[in-house]
Amino acid sequence: DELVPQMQDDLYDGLDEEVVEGVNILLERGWMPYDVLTKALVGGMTVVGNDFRDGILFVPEVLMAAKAMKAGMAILKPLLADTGAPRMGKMVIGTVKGDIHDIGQNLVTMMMEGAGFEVMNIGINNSAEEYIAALEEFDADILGMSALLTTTMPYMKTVIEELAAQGKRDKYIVMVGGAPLNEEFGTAIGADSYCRDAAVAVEVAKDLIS
Ligand code: B1M
Repeated sequence: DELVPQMQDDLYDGLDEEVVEGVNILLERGWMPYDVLTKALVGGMTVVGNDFRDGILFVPEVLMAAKAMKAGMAILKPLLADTGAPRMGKMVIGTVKGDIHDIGQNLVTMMMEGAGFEVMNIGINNSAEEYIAALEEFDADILGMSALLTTTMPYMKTVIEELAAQGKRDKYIVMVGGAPLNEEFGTAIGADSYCRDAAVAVEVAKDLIS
């Protein structure tokens, strides 16, 4: 669809109204919400990420793009959530201490809800104590942690160690994700699973909870 590269450009330029319009048009054309999300929005954000890395874009521009992405996601959210799937289990998700990148975990939240999980999204910058308090308050089955910085991802290990120190590690399925992570890291810190993307997170959660 020729609209997709146009939407990616609009996202790059932080034009939220145009992004919203594009999302609506693709839906009217019969696109599945998940395809709009991954092809138009996530695809656009990948271009932003590359130019940010290469020093072509700076934080203010990336913030604008993130805002446009969130505007587009807001339209897709009810469509992805409202699948009438049977209740699967409960998850707490948040980014680790020092990390404010929340787009990925918001997407994971949407997809998990769409698959029938109840999700308590505790936002950004969480300490081990905050994760553990949320797990207990929500009576969760799964802990999801997200990190986008190589400097914040080691904190996931701290959280898992704190769970273990309190004798609670075995009560929860621990899943981790975020662009700089990989399978090896997930294993090394003692997580139950590393999830490459939101769709994988749903599959893994279904697998591990059954
Ligand atoms: Co930041 N940033 N950023 N940033 N930013 C990255 C991560 C970076 C790779 C950019 C780059 O240089 N190419 C780089 C990190 C380099 C590194 O660590 N080696 C970077 C940097 C350096 C920074 C700052 C330090 C910049 C500065 O201030 N000088 C700063 C740090 C702030 C902080 O956290 N303390 C910063 C700030 C920002 C903004 C605020 C401007 C903005 C965030 C806005 C927001 O989130 N509200 C921002 C953005 C947008 C990005 C990029 C461009 C895009 C991230 C994103 O939203 N991707 C990013 C570049 C990149 O990732 N290539 C970058 C789209 C999202 C859907 O993907 O989050 O990977 P992602 O999530 C995926 C999967 O990873 C997975 O599923 C998701 C959906 O499929 N997943 C999970 C994620 N979490 C999961 C949890 C799970 C399961 C799966 O749990 C079970």
